[in-house]
Amino acid sequence: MYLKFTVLDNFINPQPLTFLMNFQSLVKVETPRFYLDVAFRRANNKLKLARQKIIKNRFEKSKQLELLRIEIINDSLINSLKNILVSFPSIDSMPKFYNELVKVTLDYPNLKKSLGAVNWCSNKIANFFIIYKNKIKNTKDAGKINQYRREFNGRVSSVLKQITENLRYLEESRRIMKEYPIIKTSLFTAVITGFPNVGKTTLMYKLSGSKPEINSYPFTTRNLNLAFVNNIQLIDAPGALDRFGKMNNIEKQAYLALKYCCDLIIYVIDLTEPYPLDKQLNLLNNLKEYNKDMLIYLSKQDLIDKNKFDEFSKRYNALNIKELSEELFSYSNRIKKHSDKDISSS
Ligand SMILES: Nc1nc2c(ncn2[C@@H]2O[C@H](COP(=O)(O)OP(=O)(O)OP(=O)(O)O)[C@@H](O)[C@H]2O)c(=O)[nH]1
Ligand SMILES: [Mg+2]
Repeated sequence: MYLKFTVLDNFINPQPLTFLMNFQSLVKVETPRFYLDVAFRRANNKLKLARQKIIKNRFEKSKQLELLRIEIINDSLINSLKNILVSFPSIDSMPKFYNELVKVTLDYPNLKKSLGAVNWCSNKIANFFIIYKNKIKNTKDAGKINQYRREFNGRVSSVLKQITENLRYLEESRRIMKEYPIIKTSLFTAVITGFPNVGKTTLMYKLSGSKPEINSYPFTTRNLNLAFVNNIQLIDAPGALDRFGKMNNIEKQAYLALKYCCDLIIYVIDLTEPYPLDKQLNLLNNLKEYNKDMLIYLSKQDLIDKNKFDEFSKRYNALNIKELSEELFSYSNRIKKHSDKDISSS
């Protein structure tokens, strides 16, 4: 006997509210050349207008224009860099699932270092601005104005180019993070798992009415599919979880979802055996180490001899679709993992 239903015991203490992470809003990270071009172009455009307005002697006019130029360049570059910094979420304060996901899918020290480099660069530019603003303001030599402006341009370009590799890595990280599933970590969550092709996605569809891709070949599902029904979050977690040593990104996500987001495992067994039954039972046994409540669902009832189905159901306490949905939805009545306020904000 594999199962022990102690559902309520785990949920006496509601979990702390966690926030919905949205990695779609991370801003694209560009190259230094891109940011410099934007800044210089912006300055040129503003200066065209300003040239017509300022009426003073030539020396003062030139001073004012170049001060304006370096100010616009400074503002534009610092804005671009600050946008990167604010758009990347604070990894240390993320829910555990995402925190771990970052650590297994990204080079975390490099990510931290790269964000630090962007901050460093932004401070350097702000510093150069103060230095060259004063130099231009205080000079009495018309020839020096352009020289200082060129020096300022050279120095900001140089510090930006020094963080080329950091910007490149941030963009690489952003692309990976954009693919992260948007899990509501405060909702009661059932993770549907089992061997490839056993009918996990079909089950999610049957339970929720959501329509992800379903195919007759294994490894169809390449992302964590999510669906919501009756305040229950369903996660269709693909990947043969028994190969812990050789997990790809999606298997890592499935593993972390089981470890950190899952309140209940729904394990799908397919008696038509696209994978031998002993392997399926072996994985079921391995899942015990997650220490979660578990329901076993027998898929493809229509393809299986009734006696075989009944005998297996009895032996392993396995459920058909009707029994499973009743059991699952009774959870939502018995268990309150969050307050109503949390649901609307999650
Ligand atoms: N006859 C029958 N076919 C089913 C049933 N459930 C799933 N299938 C078929 O089995 C195949 C695999 O189903 P999926 O739901 O994609 O299985 P999966 O476990 O999500 O597969 P992967 O995402 O590739 O791991 C598809 O051809 C489904 O149509 C069922 O209850 N009866
Ligand atoms: Mg699938």
